[in-house]
Amino acid sequence: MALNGCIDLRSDTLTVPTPAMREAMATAEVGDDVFGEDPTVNRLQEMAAEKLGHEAALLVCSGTMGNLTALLAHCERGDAAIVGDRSHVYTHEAGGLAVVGGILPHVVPNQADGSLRLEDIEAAIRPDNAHFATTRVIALENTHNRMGGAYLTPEYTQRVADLARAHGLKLHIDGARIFNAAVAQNVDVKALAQCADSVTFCLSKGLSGPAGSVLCGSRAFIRIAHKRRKVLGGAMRQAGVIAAAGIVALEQMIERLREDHANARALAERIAQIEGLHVALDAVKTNMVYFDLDPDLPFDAAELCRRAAAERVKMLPTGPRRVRAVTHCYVSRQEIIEAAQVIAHLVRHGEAQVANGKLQAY
Ligand code: TLP
Repeated sequence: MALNGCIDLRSDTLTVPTPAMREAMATAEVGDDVFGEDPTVNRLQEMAAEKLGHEAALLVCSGTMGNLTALLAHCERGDAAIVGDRSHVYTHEAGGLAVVGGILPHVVPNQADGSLRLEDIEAAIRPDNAHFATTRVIALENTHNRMGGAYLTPEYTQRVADLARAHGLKLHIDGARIFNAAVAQNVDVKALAQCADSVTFCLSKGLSGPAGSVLCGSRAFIRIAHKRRKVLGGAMRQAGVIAAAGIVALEQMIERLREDHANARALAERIAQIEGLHVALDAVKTNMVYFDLDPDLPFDAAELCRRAAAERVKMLPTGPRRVRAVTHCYVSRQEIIEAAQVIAHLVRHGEAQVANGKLQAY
């Protein structure tokens, strides 16, 4: 199960294609996708659109490219996009919407559950006035990475869609992990995706594909997105080798996400018992566990992660005293138990190790 001999909890992006995916990739029928002639890409796009309840879909290189392609298709230069202050599109995509699109991010606070308050969204919508950038699109994220993998509900999403429509705006959903959101709530993914004007989801995270994301929307929207993808250099020719793995991902890897969610909970429960670490158990909703180091611990998150990596347990420091652990199909329950034991050992013995000069104090 382990990846490179490690229990790698840094991200679900670390997952590698499964044997069934590799087989499908090796035997995929391919063609030139720029001519629309890759049958495997076409099949994946049709499957994705059908699954999410949209008319059409477009394979893109990454989640980042999916979000940017969507925003470029919704906005002109100088338009504004309402985004969460902790959203991936705002904090972790190198400012692409501004750099490439000339799009102004209008930032509103993300709530603990990943949502944006409807009042905050409404207050951010600019009236038609020569002084203002024209508000064009609202972007949600489901599940919400920085808000601990929290999911948005169908009801909330519909309310934002209604608000967008009432103001003549578009709704985009960064659904990098939207299947995690659907499985966690036992709802059809359509209930989370259909009411938006555009939705991206990633094949290369919990679904274990090697690369690629899919952008879904209306036929008219996808026609524009196709052109924007070309501008970004994202037309990939014989992309069927990637799409073939994507098809297996959609067929085989969605339902099993439940296992990752149960493992995240099991890990969180164990971490909650370690003195010196804090985890909000209620906030663990899908495959992510964020935990904080007590201010009294004599080392910081980066040092804890360095030490854990030396014990073959990899995690990501996401703040000076905050750590993220993400579960996926290459981490078994037994490995979760082992990882928790390693973390507990390092935290309990960290103080002594600092005193002995074995551990670097922060
Ligand atoms: N997230 C990555 C890192 O970039 C932080 C991760 O390890 O979680 N939307 C969301 C919500 C994401 O979490 C990510 C990737 C993306 C978009 C971008 O996807 P890629 O990496 O395919 O461009």
